[in-house]
Amino acid sequence: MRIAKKSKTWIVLLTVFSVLGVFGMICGAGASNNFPGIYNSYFGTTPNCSLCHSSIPALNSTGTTFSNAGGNTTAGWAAIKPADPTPPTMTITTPTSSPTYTASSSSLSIGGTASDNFTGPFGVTQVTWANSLGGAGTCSGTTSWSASGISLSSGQNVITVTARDQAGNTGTDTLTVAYTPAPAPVLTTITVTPPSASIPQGSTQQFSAQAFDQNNNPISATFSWSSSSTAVATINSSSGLATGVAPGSTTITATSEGISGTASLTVTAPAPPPPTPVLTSITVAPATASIVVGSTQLFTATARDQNNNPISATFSWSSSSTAVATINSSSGLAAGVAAGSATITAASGTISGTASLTVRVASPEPPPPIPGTADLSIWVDKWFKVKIQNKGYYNEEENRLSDHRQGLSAFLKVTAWDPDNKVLQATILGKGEEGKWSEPILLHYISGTNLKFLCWSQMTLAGDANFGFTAQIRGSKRRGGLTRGTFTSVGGYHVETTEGDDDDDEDEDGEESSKKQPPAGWLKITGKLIAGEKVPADIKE
Ligand SMILES: [Ca+2]
Repeated sequence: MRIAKKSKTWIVLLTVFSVLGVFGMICGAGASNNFPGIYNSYFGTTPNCSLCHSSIPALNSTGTTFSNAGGNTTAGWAAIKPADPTPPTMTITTPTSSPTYTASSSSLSIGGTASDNFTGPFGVTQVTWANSLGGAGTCSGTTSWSASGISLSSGQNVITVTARDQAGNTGTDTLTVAYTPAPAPVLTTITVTPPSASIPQGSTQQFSAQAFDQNNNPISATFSWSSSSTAVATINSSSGLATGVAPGSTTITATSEGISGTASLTVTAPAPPPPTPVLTSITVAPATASIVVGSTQLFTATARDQNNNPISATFSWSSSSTAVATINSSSGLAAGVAAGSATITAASGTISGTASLTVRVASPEPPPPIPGTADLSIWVDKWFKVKIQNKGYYNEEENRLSDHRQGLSAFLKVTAWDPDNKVLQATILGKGEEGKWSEPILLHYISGTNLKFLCWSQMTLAGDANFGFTAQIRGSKRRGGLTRGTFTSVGGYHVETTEGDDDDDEDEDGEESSKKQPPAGWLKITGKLIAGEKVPADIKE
């Protein structure tokens, strides 16, 4: 069969030769066998001559028909194939030219070259690979080829790469690839962060853990947390949040897949509470005060702790001199007793604070009334020290007032003010040879800030003394009021009832009769406002 086909080929080639005419003579110069030379020129051997090379029609891509130089196919030129007993040569160069290779990955890429005694369509037409442990495929390329994505199995993967030529000859090369799959990550160690911690009792500490595989590469894991001593610290089994329970030490453990990592946790005593406020100082307000006898002053105290912060306290009040001022021991209300100074003390335990209190007598001089609009109520309850003087006394023998001056000391207390009549009601008190005496009098306000008064009253002194008088306080004689009164003997003073003329200075017509009247006499009372306590006790009663 093969011989018959070859014979047919020869016939075709003879026909070709006849068409070319002189081809044989020309081409035959360099080769004993011209026909093989034609093949040779196309199928890989050195051409015998340039004419043959340029004149022989090109072989089409399939290698089954010829066409002439003009591109015309000749049906008679049947497909021919050269005799090719020579297999291709296969060489693996990638990943190594060595026959063995150790892969680190399950996917292998290979490459290499293939050659044949023919090139072109009659040369290497296909390269394939096959793995002894499974899998096969076709490589890309022919004389330079490659393949990727070859799956390796665990063990010795014998990769056989086969090059096939047009004639079906094959050449192979093998690469034995040892492949050991990397072991699966296995949780090997666990580290806990922070490795150690110290927290006060009652506070918390967050722990975290990280798992690592056999190659110390971090891997994910789910941890279970525990505390070796839950009396010292508890820990949330899933979150890793520890809470200090009591002073001590405990080991915190994170566990996953039988592997554990630990950290130490120390719980310290709870933070001490802020220092208790201790009463350290007491201040009294006002620090100084001045009051009059009989009035009061309220003191307050403030307690402060060691940080000078106010704190509450209960105070006990006292006065260094109760003769000067008394004080309510709980309320701090002081009352002036007598003129002087006293130290007021507020004490709480062993701590105390003081203030100074001065007690003085009341001011003896109230402000004077405003002229013309006098409100003499300011004098009510006020004391005056008065001096009663007789301007002159009546001489019975001579029936006249002698020019005699003698004084009598007394005290006067205003009891009321009658603004309608402008009269001060008063009581005059004195002590004479007849003993103590007192009488109400009316002080008729005249005018002015000098407080001119007319005192027109009838006084009944102790004993049989009975006289009426007119007087003035701090005023000059006012004759219209002074000439009226009943004067009797009082302690050696001679007073007499007079029938004075109100206007004897102004009434010229009554001058004659006036002179017939007993001479007028009057008592002048001068007074000075004094503090009540200056009134002798036996006068005040
Ligand atoms: Ca071959």
